[in-house]
Amino acid sequence: MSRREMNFVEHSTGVNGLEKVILREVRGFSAEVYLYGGQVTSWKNELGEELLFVSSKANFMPPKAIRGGIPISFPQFSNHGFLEQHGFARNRLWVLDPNPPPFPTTSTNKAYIDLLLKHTEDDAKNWPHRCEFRLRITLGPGGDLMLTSRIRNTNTDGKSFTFTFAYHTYFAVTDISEVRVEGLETLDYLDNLKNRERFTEQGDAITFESEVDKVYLSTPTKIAIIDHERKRTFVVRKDGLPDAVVWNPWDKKAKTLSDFGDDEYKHMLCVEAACVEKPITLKPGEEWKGRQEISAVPSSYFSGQLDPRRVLLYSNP
Ligand code: TA6
Repeated sequence: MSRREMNFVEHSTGVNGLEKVILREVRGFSAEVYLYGGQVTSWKNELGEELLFVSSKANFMPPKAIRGGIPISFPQFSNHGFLEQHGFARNRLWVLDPNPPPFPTTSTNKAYIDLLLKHTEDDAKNWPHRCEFRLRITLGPGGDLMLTSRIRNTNTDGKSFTFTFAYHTYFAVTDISEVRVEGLETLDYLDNLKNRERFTEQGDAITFESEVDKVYLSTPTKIAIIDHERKRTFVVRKDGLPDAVVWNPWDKKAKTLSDFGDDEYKHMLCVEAACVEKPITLKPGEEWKGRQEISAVPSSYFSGQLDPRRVLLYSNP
């Protein structure tokens, strides 16, 4: 199909009649975004393989968040504050941004969508601030999926506001017991299973044999998730998001989640570009930008390392 005939952005109707947008790029990668939650719910490679996890029991129905894909935690990560768990952004209907400010990029990407989370008086009851939250979701020419959030304080009362944030990304993996995460070793983390106590990660790559719920602090900008079974490596690149959350509920916690299959923990891992330890404060008029770019590259696990040629081939400057 020629670029001209290519339908880079298709507006469609998804589960339960919810509005969604399908992004396609020339190599055959695709992504789906629901306006409910401003949430990516699918990211497929050129072979049509699904790279993100969405639970078979996910509710595509307000007011619950869709379990899987890339929910956005804003203005609060987790339940560390006074708002609902992970804030309200993932439980609201976003709109197509009618007037996106110019994006400072020279890229020729055509497969992108600009969404806007509008302020509501309802939310103001619990979070007495006004902000403009603009989200651009782009499927790059190499199939990379980029999310850029721009959040501006539009308070007219002169008040600053503070928030925490996460791209709560659910990666699809073949077998969690055969997955390694590289880039977080030796870092400090807050362990949500131990009352958010601070520890230091020992040893080398992180592997999984039980429930994990950790906020790694001040991480490198690049993190790798190696799916040994599939010989696939996900690479997360982040900017403006110093921390990274790693979560797998394992069997017991999985059973407590009504929108999550009992055995689905085996096939997912959340690695979340986040800002948790040091909340962000914006004065009126100030804007914050937080960006995550994820890619999926073949990896020769036997080397025990990322295949540098592949990663360099795919990595953006
Ligand atoms: O990101 C990890 C975490 O905060 C875990 O503590 C767990 O609660 C997970 O998010 C899922 O939260 P949710 O509200 O989507 O069920």
